[in-house]
Amino acid sequence: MSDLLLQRRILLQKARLYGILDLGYVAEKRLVPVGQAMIAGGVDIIQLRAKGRSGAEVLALARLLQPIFRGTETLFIVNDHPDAAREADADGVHIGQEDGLVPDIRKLLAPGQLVGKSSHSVEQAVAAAGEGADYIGVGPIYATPTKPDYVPVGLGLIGKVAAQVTIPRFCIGGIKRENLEEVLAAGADRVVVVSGILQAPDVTAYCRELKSRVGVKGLLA
Ligand code: 3NM
Repeated sequence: MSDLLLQRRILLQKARLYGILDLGYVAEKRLVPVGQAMIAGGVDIIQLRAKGRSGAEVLALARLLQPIFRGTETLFIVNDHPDAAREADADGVHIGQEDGLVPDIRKLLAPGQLVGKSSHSVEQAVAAAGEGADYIGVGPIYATPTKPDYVPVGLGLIGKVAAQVTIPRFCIGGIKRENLEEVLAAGADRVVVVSGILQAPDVTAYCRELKSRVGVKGLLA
């Protein structure tokens, strides 16, 4: 394993709070300051999610963001676009169920870059781990306007996936400060929060609070 991949996998193991810069909530010109506020709040992984944008547009945005991660321990992941992740020197890419198999995506990346994959059932979670994903998403736990077409999987899936998959699992979908305890109590040790963070009046303070609560859970896990 390359040093870079090892270093990234160590950060991934330590990661508890995953935030997404989703252009559905953040204006392009606010990406950098909001990303910096998230890093200041202790977010461990930040994904750029720009649904409906071309590969070239995503690459330009990823290049704009990449420098804010230098010298930090926050990982930078690009959604859906392995080419942009490679060209912008991100830490990795995140793909959905419809985006193919992890080994095929890895061929499009530079050596040492991470691949995460969304899963919406135990079967999909086991399959993604079997394909060699570095981490999986598990969700949507609750119904969410950020991904309106998806049927919520409910809290019950968290334990079922944890019983079968050992790579890092990030629970996602409708998770906010108000229901975080419930998600942690159901067995989650890592979470993704999108609209909760991006709609917070003070992004850094909101992230710090989430991080302190999920971070403690991680220490006990
Ligand atoms: N993926 P919010 S749920 C981007 O289940 C995404 O794979 C999901 O946003 C999945 O925190 C989701 O605003 C949206 O609910 C999460």
